[in-house]
Amino acid sequence: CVNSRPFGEHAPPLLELENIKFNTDEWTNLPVHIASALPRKLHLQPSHPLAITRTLIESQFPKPIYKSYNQLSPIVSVHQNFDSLGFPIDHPGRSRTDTYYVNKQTVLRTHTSAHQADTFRAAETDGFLISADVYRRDAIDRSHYPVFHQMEGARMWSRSVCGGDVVAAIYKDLENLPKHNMVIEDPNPTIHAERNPLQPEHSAEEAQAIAAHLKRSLENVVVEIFGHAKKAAVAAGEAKEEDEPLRVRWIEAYFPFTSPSWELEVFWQGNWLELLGCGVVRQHLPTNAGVPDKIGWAFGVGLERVAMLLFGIIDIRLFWSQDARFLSQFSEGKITRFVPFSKHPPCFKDIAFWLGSSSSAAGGGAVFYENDLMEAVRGAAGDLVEDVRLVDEFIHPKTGRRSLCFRINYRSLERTLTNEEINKLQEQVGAAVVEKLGVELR
Ligand code: FA5
Ligand code: MG
Repeated sequence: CVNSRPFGEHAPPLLELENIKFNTDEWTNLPVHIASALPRKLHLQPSHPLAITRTLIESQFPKPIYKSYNQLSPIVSVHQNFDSLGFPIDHPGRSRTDTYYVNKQTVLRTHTSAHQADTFRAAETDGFLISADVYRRDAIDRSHYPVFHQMEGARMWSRSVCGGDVVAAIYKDLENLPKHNMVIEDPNPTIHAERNPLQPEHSAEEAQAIAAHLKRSLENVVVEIFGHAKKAAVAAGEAKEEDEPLRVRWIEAYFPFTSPSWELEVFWQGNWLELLGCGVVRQHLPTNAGVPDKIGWAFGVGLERVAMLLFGIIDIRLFWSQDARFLSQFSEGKITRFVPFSKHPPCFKDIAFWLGSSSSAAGGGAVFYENDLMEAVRGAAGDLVEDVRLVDEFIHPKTGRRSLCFRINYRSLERTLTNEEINKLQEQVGAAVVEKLGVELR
């Protein structure tokens, strides 16, 4: 009973998601193909590469200091996803072009940070890990999918309980963490007045101590993961023992809920790839959660990014495959290289259209959001689309109308598509684009 349209005016009055009924309104923009991902919970499916990745990272954070929460509902309030974290009211992440709204007050979480405030409030342990499916309206290509998985982690210390010397307590915990000998590029100062400021609530010593514990904890995860990845690649004949060591670097970042903040990147197949974001928790979070004397760190890592490196999975759609030739290659606790079972040729088809041809929701004002197109294509052709990109743009010299041409790459990961099938898909995509974007095909 879920509407397949990007805009809410055609939504049924009630949506049932995870056995709960939600009223819809003019904010509703949740299509069927996204709602149908909710029950999958790939991070919990035994022997799924995302579940193996999750377990491997969890093993780096010892119990009982860290408690794992892996069953939190993906349906959260706008308050949980944005307000509680200090997102400004005009932050682009809040817009309906970026986020799936169930209704005005309710979204599918766009990140696991949506649960930070509640988990700080519950204060069951000093540390926690939250793994979950997250949802974002986004581009279509081999490393982006509208549903992916993150793991959130946090570690807090109480200023009062540690005999008043929280800095010493943090360094003592740091001493007890495993040491590694990987060379990690970290060219920036921990605190920088403009680029990465200290919070007024913290002393520089506190922020330095928290940052040191945070960085070592995450570096240990990377060392562990790439140890496994390299072993598997060597065993599969894809790498040699004596190959160059992995390049890893810390860069400065910005999040509304941490300061200072960083991202951790690895050099992979010729590019820097971002694995995670992290930082010193902004003090408004524990304060508003009723634990004002706690200070600490938080991070959010993309599980697909890590799993792609670990298992050599080159296309993010594969994680959703129900094909036994994919699933049977993985088993709990084992890191092995993925052997592609199909190399079917791609088939490119172009779709060109004029903007602003009708009074329909998206097309009328000639405002065009690429994410609306991506969603219409994904809705009509599902995982048979590998990527979609703009190849031509044209403004008619007389009428001033704008025309866009996108190239759609069709390829099944599982079988050979016939010409008839692709033509039919292209027709369905054309119809969906006209219906949902109100454009005129050329
Ligand atoms: C966040 O989502 C923050 N909540 C992370 C965070 C948590 C910062 C706690 C500070 C403290 P970001 O949007 O950069 O940040 O996403 C975090 C990670 O998720 C990225 O580093 C990447 O590994 C992964 N990720 C982001 N977008 C995608 C995507 N479209 N597909 C696959 N993985 C993605
Ligand atoms: Mg990021």
